[in-house]
Amino acid sequence: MIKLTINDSPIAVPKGTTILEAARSLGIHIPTLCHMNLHMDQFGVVNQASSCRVCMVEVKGRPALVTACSEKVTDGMHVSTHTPRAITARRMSVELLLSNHPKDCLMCPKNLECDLQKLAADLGVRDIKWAGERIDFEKDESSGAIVKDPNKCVMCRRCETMCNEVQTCGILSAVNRGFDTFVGPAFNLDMKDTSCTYCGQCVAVCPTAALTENNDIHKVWREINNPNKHVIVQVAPAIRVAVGELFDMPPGSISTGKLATSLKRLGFDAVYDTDFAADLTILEEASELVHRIQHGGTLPILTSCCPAWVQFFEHQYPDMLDIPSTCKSPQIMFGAIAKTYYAEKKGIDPKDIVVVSVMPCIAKKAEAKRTELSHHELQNVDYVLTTREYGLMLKEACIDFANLPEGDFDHMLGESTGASVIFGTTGGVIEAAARTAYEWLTGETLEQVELTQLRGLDGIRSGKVQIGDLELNIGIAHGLGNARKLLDCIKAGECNFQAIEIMACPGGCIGGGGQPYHHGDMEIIRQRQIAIYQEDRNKTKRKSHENQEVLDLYDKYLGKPYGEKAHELLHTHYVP
Ligand code: HC0
Ligand code: SF4
Repeated sequence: MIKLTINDSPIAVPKGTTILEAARSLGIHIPTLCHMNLHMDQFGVVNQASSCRVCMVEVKGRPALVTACSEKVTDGMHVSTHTPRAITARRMSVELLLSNHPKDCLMCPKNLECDLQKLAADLGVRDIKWAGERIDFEKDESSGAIVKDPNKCVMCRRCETMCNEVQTCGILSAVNRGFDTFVGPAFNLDMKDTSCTYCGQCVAVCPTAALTENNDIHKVWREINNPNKHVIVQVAPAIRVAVGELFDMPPGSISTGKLATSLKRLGFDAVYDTDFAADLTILEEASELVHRIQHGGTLPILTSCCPAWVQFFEHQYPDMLDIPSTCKSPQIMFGAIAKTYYAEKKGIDPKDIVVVSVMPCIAKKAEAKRTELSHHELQNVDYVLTTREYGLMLKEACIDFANLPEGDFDHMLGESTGASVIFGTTGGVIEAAARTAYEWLTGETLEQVELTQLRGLDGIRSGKVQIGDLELNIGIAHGLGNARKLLDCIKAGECNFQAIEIMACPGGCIGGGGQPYHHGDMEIIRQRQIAIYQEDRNKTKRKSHENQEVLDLYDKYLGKPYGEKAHELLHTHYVP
């Protein structure tokens, strides 16, 4: 152990610890901007750019200040974190950043959520010194999902670390040199012309508004207020355990009932649950799995509900497009059913139905616009709002979310089981599918519905589920870097799985790029996961094939799972 003092407090820490980490273990806060340390099992990812110079501290005997995020502790070191010299240097670093930064904080998408803004406030910056030349680049809104505004880039490289090290997508790196440098795609291509998956993990860690989501709020307000439109909304499984954070509720608060009430108060004509469509997805996906097992089809089957994952395998593994399930995602299945079965039952022209989704995910915006996910030239889903955008709508409407009474979703497309709730976390989709496949293949009741061997937050996991004589070997990965490892293993013929679940975001949808900012605190993701499993236990029905409204849909409209009509409406194909 290394012994040192920080602000006269003695401490012993392991060799290799940085001053920043040692100070944090003493409860001493040193401000940072570029630093990022995501501790989460295999996601122990550190952004070590040390570019912002905000964490400067003094070390006795050293003539120059040092950066606490990169400087390793040594025996007998005396560190002072808040000397006038250190604070002046920090303030100067922030003032230099501000000298080349837009000053439109009041209109900025990150207003009150921006790390640079907070630093300027905490350090008492009152004056922008060195007002000189400013960079001036165009915003890129080409993708309809992610907005890139290089003028707000502070070169912290957090997005780059996320995109390249965690997601292994390689989209972002430094463009240009010297004063003109910012982080973006090679040759400053439009985002739509890159292999970006729109996972939004770069957005999730950007400290400013250099990367944000496309804002669709005003379009949704316009539709809600159009008397000629029937506007229905669906909310994804992971929203209910995270949206409360936007209203100062603790991470892991379950707000399903408040969510239903809030949607009604905003004025949607009908309020539904993507969980209904997740149950529907399981009936299709479990049927596809059983079909592949019984008819010698391609195995392993890969889940296909995560749109960033779909973008990833289409771009990076075009030779393996026969492996993923052909099921559309629950969000898209919901839209397809809303504009056919629901329209018919309600006697409304599908052209007059607007489907809005509230999703934890930025890639869902791009998914909704995919041309093959439309029916009779109507998009299955019209608008996608992230959890954060939804929170902003509630604030605009002065809805005090935390104190709302509990409500319920509407009927026909609103019932859900515990199996669909767990879609929101890594491992949940495949656990839900296994619950149903077990009962279908054995004809017996699955008593132990919680398949804990599939749970956890390790980046790559595997577990076996015994189904009669069949031992189903299941692989799970979350984070696209882990997905790549698993796909490479299959490609090399070294992994023997029958079914694989992949989610692009660390933690699954609970860690989606559109969720409330967690500022790198992975404990928040863990709390959301605990809440998801609790919500599953809160349900009386916990298997998708017990969902009566889904069974009614098959009875009255679709025929049998994996049948002709189901194929027409609920399945898709992939584009290399
Ligand atoms: Fe997910 Fe989904 S579980 S991708 O993570 O399958 O976004 O929450 O809505 O579609 O249901 C996201 C979350 C969904 C879909 C569902 C799946
Ligand atoms: Fe990379 Fe994902 Fe950001 Fe695209 S959305 S640039 S793939 S981190």
